[in-house]
Amino acid sequence: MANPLYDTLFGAHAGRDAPFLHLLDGTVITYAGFLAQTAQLAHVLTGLGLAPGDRVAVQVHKSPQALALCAACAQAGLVFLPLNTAYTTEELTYFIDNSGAALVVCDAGNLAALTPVTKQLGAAVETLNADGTGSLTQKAAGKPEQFDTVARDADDLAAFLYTSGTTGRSKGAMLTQTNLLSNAQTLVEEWRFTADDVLLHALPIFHTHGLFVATNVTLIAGGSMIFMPGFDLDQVLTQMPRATSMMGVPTFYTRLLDDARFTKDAAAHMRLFISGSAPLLAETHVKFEARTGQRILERYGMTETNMNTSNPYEGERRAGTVGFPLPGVALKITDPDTGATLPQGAVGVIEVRGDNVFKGYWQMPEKTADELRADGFFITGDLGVIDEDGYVSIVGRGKDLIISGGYNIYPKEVELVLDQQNGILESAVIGVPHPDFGETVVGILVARKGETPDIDAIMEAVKGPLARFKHPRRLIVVDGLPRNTMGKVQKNLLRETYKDMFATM
Ligand code: MLC
Ligand code: AMP
Repeated sequence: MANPLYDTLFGAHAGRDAPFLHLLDGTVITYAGFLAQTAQLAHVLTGLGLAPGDRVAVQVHKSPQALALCAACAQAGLVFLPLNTAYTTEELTYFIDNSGAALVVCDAGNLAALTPVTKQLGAAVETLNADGTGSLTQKAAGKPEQFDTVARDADDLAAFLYTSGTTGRSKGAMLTQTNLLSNAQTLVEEWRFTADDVLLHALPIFHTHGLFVATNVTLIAGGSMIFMPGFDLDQVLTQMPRATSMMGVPTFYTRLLDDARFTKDAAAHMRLFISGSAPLLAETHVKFEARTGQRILERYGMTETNMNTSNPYEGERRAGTVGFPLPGVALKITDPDTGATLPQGAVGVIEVRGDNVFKGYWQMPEKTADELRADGFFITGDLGVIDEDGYVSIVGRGKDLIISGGYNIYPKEVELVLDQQNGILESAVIGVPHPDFGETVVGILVARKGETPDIDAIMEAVKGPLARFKHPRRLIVVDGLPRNTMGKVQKNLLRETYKDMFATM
């Protein structure tokens, strides 16, 4: 094949009149219509002088046009780099600079703030708004609805997704065509997706879950999606009768269960509910089954690896576990200090290998070498155990990471910002249980001698460098941080002290 990713996901549907996207206003976009728009956008991209392998950084609201832009990048051989809409200009500057993006696509509302950045970094800039308007689609209008797909190899890069790290510096995970394709093909089989499926799509499309899992699985199966701008409980309940399946983060499920309209009848026609990106409490799993008679299928993945494990479609979906390694994924539990493989039943670091595992971090060979072994195993940083039946459970994290509503926050990044604030000697950022987001961010501050930090001013100051979802929901001033004999902050003690802070919400 000339371009395996484009040909398999999109080209295979050429001329197909079947629905691909159902929008909330009743519009239906067919595969043929979507591909025509994709081709027009591909003409615009190449017309801008972009060449195969160039990165296209995209921070736009979820829309059919945004998805077509992703497809157009595949067709034109470009590397798609989606960015969370919550990122601030400061955060974006780093991503654009680090990736060497040749083009930045943003909402018109952010154009003024981003133009000096793109100018300085030598990137072109175009706009695409939530309603599909903008300079990009303006240029696309009237362009040919056919485009000669640019040839790419299975091993060529298809996407960059930035993930933060324990040092606070984000890393661009390089994903190849094979990484994306092999995983989506496996998931279609495992989860029995077909052309009859209508997926309720309420996830963002700037992360693996909404983009590479939900969308690519639908594309390979040839099904359709109810394409919602985001998770709105009322809309989800209104649209559910038209759907066959849904994918979500645990917050989706706790919000549904908190609403009396979500009844057994409301879910009775649904074939499959899938959860991932953050731990689904066993309690949520049990409550869901009690309410609907159905068991949520939980799976486990990462930006760097796509999906690694899944509970079975047929067979027991075991609460509190993430199921079995997917076909083609080798998974082992290792000793965090020695890397030696541990026996079944022992807790250790989860390592995975397979076609799903990324190629490395963009221009960060040392970081790549730290996490990706020479034999191809990726050290996930998640702590897990395999039970006697082969089910994998995630029992903790070896990495200092908070997952809030499915978004990752690395405490170091927040601590670096807090430490710079007036009156602050040092800080420790922890995740504490939260009824809606699963976990939320709390900052523990130590004041400089004789100074009283201005908490409101600090809350205001974090808005520049940090996206809203990374902001501490509470800041607490203490006399000193607990440390072990090595001088390391004992975050486990802090987490224990503040664990009930949001319990009564
Ligand atoms: C929004 N806010 C969040 C937040 N989402 N704060 C913390 N964590 C989050 N996840 C902010 C809003 O800006 C708002 O700020 C306030 O919190 C309340 O917002 P809300 O209206 O309650 O939130 P909502 O817009 O409904 O969004 C919540 C959500 C959303 C859970 C629906 O965050 C979401 O779609 N999450 C999915 C993330 C995802 O796709 N992850 C997959 C990663 S891939 P203010 O200023 O109003 O207070 C991956 C691999 C894998 O992990 O395995 O899949
Ligand atoms: P990300 O970097 O956003 O891709 O997040 C990946 C991380 O999310 C993993 O390393 C896990 O810590 C976590 N994760 C994903 N799925 C699950 C799950 N089902 N249960 C627990 N944690 C999960």
